[in-house]
Amino acid sequence: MAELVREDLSVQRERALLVKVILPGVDFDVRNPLGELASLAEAAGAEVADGMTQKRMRPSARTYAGRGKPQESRDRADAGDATVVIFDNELAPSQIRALEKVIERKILDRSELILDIFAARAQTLEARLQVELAQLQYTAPRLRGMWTHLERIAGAGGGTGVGTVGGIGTRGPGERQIEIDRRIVGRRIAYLKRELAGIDRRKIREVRARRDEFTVSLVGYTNAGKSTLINALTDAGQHVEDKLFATLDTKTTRWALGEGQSVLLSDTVGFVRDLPHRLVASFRATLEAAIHADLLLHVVDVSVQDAPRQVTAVGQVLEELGCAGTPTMNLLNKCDIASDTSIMQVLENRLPATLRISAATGRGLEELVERVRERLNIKTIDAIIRVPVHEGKLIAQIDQKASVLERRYGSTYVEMDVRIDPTHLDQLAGRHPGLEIVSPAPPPRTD
Ligand SMILES: Nc1nc2c(ncn2[C@@H]2O[C@H](COP(=O)(O)OP(=O)(O)OP(=O)(O)O)[C@@H](O)[C@H]2O)c(=O)[nH]1
Ligand SMILES: [Mg+2]
Repeated sequence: MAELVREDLSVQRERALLVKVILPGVDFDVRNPLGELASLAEAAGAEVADGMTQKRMRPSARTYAGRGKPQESRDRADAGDATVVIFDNELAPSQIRALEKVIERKILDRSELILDIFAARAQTLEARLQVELAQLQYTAPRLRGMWTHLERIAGAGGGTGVGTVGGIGTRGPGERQIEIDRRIVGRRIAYLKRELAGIDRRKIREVRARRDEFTVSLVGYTNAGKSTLINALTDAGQHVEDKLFATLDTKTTRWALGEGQSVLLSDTVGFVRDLPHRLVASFRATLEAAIHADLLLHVVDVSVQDAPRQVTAVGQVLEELGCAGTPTMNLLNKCDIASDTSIMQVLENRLPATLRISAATGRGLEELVERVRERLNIKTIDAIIRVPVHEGKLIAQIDQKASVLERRYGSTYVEMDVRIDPTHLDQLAGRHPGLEIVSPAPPPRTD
């Protein structure tokens, strides 16, 4: 057979054979071991032709799967008319080549599949740059020695090469790596890093500018219902779909909690287990809002058997992002369709600060608002202040920084009962001599 071309790392409209090699100590859904891989393959646009699993003590050095499995994969792929074989494991470039020789089809590993989905979904310039960087870094070394097949490569799209339609590698930088030499790939990586560093700096500035505001971030496994929840709580109008990785960018919007209080709420990209590290690193800018949040709302889909493992996977990504210590509330979502209530009980025993909700029916959302308000108020105190009536600017600032519970008008001043972060009150009083604090601040509320 002619040497296989491994520049096509997309699985759009292809039939896929799924293979999972199960090693000891690996936690997986025994009832549906290929379930998530099948969802990922479908999210990438592929149709699942067949699937097989193999238990091994350790991976085979040469082909990862062993004992006749590569040959069996080939037979199953033949029988099922599959054009691509997707492994739920991370394969070394040499293993991919060895497997391709036996199976005579395109082989993809789990990380490449996830990167392919991201490449197809990336909409904004930032997301496209992030995906291209991750793909170049992950796949460039894996494509080494295979870029002699230039003549077979479909015309590349413009821009970053991401998101164009067609066969070989057109959703990623596949052609780019092959049609140009590695030095140029290196230069492209350096360029992408520079561009992203610029975006990073801007994002950090944006997030810092909101430092005065209480920020809440939705995090969770992909498809848990984060976007549905932000839509239920605010008028964010986020796109919702029963599909993995429907959201790839961060959206931040104001969430009114009543009594004049509000916080900033962000919806962002969902997590998945074994998220490629390169991808997490390149998506740091997108995840900036989550990284710097005052409170994380961890949305868990309790209607799936896999929920406890998804919670573990989210914990790992949060740790990788350095926000494992951020205060977190765990929202047990989709409780309207959760048939197995023991899952909710298991999670309630395991996790602190849980709340059963349904973003779809609205169940539990009033209590959610109440609980977030309580958290917000831990940071605030109640005070009575007086401001000269002509200080319109100062009054506007107070309206912004505090929730004004009551106003009383005197002849020359307005007296206000406010609920405010004590550091904000100090700053305002320091800058505006006209501001008089009538009632000494009581100690911070702890309820
Ligand atoms: N029955 C039910 N379905 C829900 C609920 N919340 C979300 N869904 C559905 O779950 C699917 C995924 O919802 P999304 O809001 O897109 O999930 P997400 O967490 O934003 O997913 P990604 O952006 O892909 O990471 C959609 O089909 C929603 O309609 C819920 O409380 N109950
Ligand atoms: Mg979403």
